[in-house]
Amino acid sequence: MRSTFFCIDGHTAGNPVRLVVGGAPPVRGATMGECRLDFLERFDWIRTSLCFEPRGHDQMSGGFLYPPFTPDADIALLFMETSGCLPMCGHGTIGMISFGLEHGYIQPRTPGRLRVEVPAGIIDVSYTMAGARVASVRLSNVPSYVAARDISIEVPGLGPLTVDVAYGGNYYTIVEPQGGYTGLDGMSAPHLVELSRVVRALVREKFKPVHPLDPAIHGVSHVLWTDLPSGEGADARNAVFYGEKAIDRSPCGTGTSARMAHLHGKGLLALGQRFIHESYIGSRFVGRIEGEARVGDFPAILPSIEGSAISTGFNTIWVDRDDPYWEGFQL
Ligand code: PYC
Repeated sequence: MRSTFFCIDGHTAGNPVRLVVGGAPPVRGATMGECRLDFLERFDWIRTSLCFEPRGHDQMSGGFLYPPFTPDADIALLFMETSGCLPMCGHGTIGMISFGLEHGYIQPRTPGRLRVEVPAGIIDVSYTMAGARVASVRLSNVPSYVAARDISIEVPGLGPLTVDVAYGGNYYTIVEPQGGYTGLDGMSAPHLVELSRVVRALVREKFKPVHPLDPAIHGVSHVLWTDLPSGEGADARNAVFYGEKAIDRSPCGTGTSARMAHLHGKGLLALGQRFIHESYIGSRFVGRIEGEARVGDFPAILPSIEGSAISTGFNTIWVDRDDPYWEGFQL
């Protein structure tokens, strides 16, 4: 038996986005949060076959378009990547919205604006066009907050570290330069992956966050290493670890949101202030704190993230059950 997926491939600020516009499965649920859980239970082979080798790679991510449940929403997104289906993905949203608009798969009711359902909630998006291309996408992300401060861990090779955990659509361990971690210069991506796995495992032993308003969102999934900017005009640089082997090539939308909540909590980023965040490869997102809110008992920010994406081509992918690697594999 052969399943066919029609995809638009591309990248947001260097990180891959595979938008599946033909072949999305009939997920069940009354919200995108429920659909995410149903997808993981019944259709996870689609994610592994499209994200893992030999059709994908360690950084692969993307997702599917669905009709929204909320009457005033224009479209719903379901994300996929190598580790599962994230509640929210910033670079994925920028890429999927860009490619969907450019190729007519998303029809806005008001040109330049979209209301988008994602598993973590509802987000407002605005975008600009340059001819037939989407020039930029700005998303108002879900409320982001600091979930825990001052977690002490002992990392072999780095020594003692004190880290915080913040939420921006996913839960991030935030590591600032200190002790054995002096910044990203000279840190290779494989070395960061190796250290991040250890840091994440140590933090998971000490802290298990659960989203106060949605218990299906839980657990520290990512590690965000912070540093000073490397280029002029940026405010900070980061390297974000996700899945088992990936360093985000983009500045990471949910990671930037978590970092802005973190800096705001320390009094280092004010309401309305712009925050230009550089990725490990030097690509940029523009973040801003648009407002303040609460998530349960936690003070939170309302962050926005702006960036752009480039499509690299159409990709019709067959998943053939006669292929010994039809479900994909990871080394
Ligand atoms: O941009 O939010 C993001 C993201 C999550 C994982 C990789 N990128």
